[in-house]
Formats: sequence, C-alpha cells, structure tokens
Amino acid sequence: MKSGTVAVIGKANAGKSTLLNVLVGEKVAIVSPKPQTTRDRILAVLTREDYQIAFVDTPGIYRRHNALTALMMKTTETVSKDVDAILYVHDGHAGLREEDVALMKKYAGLGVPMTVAYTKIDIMPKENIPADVKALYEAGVTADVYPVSARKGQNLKRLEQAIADMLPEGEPLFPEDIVSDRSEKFMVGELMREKILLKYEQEIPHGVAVVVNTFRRRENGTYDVDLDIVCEKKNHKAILIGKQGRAIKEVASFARKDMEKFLGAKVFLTVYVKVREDWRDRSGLMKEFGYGEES
Ligand SMILES: Nc1nc2c(ncn2[C@@H]2O[C@H](COP(=O)(O)OP(=O)(O)OP(=O)(O)O)[C@@H](O)[C@H]2O)c(=O)[nH]1
Ligand SMILES: [Mg+2]
Repeated sequence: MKSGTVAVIGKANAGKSTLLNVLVGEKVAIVSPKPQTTRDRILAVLTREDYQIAFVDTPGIYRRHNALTALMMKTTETVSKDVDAILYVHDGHAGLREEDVALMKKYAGLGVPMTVAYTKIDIMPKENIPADVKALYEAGVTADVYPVSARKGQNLKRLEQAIADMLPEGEPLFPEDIVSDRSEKFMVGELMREKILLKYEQEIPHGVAVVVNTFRRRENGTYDVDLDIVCEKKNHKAILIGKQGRAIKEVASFARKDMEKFLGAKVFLTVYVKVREDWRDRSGLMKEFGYGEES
C-alpha cells in the first residue's frame, strides 16, 4: 500500500482547491474566481484500495501585502517542506511565464518528488499544451506534467495514479472514512466567506473574516448558526450591508442554502456585520479570527 502526504502548491487562483475537491469527490475547500480564496491549510484524504493520498491544500502564492498574506505564504512554505510529495498546480489557460518556471523549479528542488497538474485545459487552445510542456522540459523542470481539467473531469485518473506512484510504501495515515480534518463549523464559516468572495469586489472580500460564534444542532436535527462578518472599514460595512440590507440578505440567503446542502438539514442563520480597523495587520485579531495557529 502506498500512503503519504501531498502538498498542493501553486499560484493564487490556479485552481488548486477545485482540483482537490474533484479528486477527493467532496467539497472540502471553497473556490472562487478571486485570488487568495484559501487562507489556511486544509487536509483532504483520498483513500483507495491500493493507496491513500493525504492532500494538504495551501494558500496560493501571491505578492505580500499585509500580515495575513505573509502568514498565508508562511503556511504554504511550511507545508511544502513537510510532505512526501508535491502536486504543483499550474493554470495552463493563464499562459506560461518565467515566474511559473522559476516557481516549479524552486519546489522541484525541495528534495521531494513533484508532479505538475497543468489545469483549466477546457478553456484554452489545445495546441498550447505541447509547446508549454516542451518549454518546461527545456527549462529543466523534470517533473511529469499532466494536462487536466478539474471542471470537465479530464485526465484526472492518470493524474491521481501519478500522485499515488510518488508516495512511499506504508500503512494509511488516516481512517478510510475521513475526508477532511476540518469541522462542520469551520466549513460553514468558509461557505459564508465563499459567497462574499463571489458577490463583492476584490477589496471587500479580501478584508473580511468570518467568525462563527454559534454552531448548534437542535434535537430535531436543524442547526442554529450565528456568525460575524468582520470587515476592515466602516465604508466596507455599508457596502456589505447594501441599501436597506438587501446585499447582505441576498448573500446570507445563498450561504444558508449551501450550508443546508452541506449539512443535509435546515439552517437558521443569523449574520452580524462588524468593523475591526485593519485587522489583517494585527496579529492579535488575526488569531482571534482563526488565523495564525501556526502548525
Ligand atoms: N474552466 C476551468 N476553471 C477552473 C478549473 N479549475 C478551477 N477553475 C476556476 O478557477 C478559479 C480559481 O479556482 P480555485 O480552486 O479557487 O483556485 P485556488 O488555486 O485554490 O486559489 P487560491 O485559494 O486563491 O490560491 C475558480 O473560478 C474556479 O472555478 C478548470 O479546470 N477549468
Ligand atoms: Mg484555494
């Protein structure tokens, strides 16, 4: 039996979390068209007869702007050095730049086996693929490259096998019914953040933290969820809430529906919007909001 941990690494917005969700067959990480969607490491386990792959999703590589981003990059660096293998996710549709080659070389040089998932091939000209694969080879990236589409489910079996092949022989690290290490409470907060990422412009969602204060299952099986949406500025709060509370109502309603789908039960959701000036640069507040438990 092959068994081990695999860091899922790549630039922000490359498609890491989407690929991970498809590979493990369950939504374990939120996804959005905006960079910096994933803020923390998330473990996702895929168990088959012959192997167990424990993926660690990571925050995408991004220019540093504030203490939160710096912390996210630290998480990614730490994870990449502490695994049996690396799955480097490259957004093929965004083109291949020198910085991509440099990043792949950097991670390939860490001393653990690496495979490249060249993703989003469903939205790019197919003829670019062999040219990019050749360019990578000529640039000295020795890892195998698998062109895939997470959205269309193309070529994923071959990628999965290649990942399993990189792992050492050993017993499974996790029970086979475990898919993620994250609690339902965490996921509920993340689903709220996902809807905020989808609804508002760049600056707003990046400055938002979601803090779940109550997550309770009643005897009749329904759930009570009370959460705070914490933003950085008063004017962000006004935008989040919208005219007569319309914006927040809409986004909360989307989130609630997704929470109900995820939990398989009715959810009573209460949402508060709060301001904490520049929390992303204040480590005490970051900790309070669940970031910075460096592991
Ligand atoms: N067309 C297409 N879109 C994809 C594919 N995979 C991901 N996407 C889209 O790419 C965007 C980013 O996806 P994520 O999975 O959130 O990317 P990520 O690498 O986890 O991003 P961060 O967490 O911000 O680092 C989303 O809009 C996805 O729907 C794919 O195979 N095909
Ligand atoms: Mg992600």
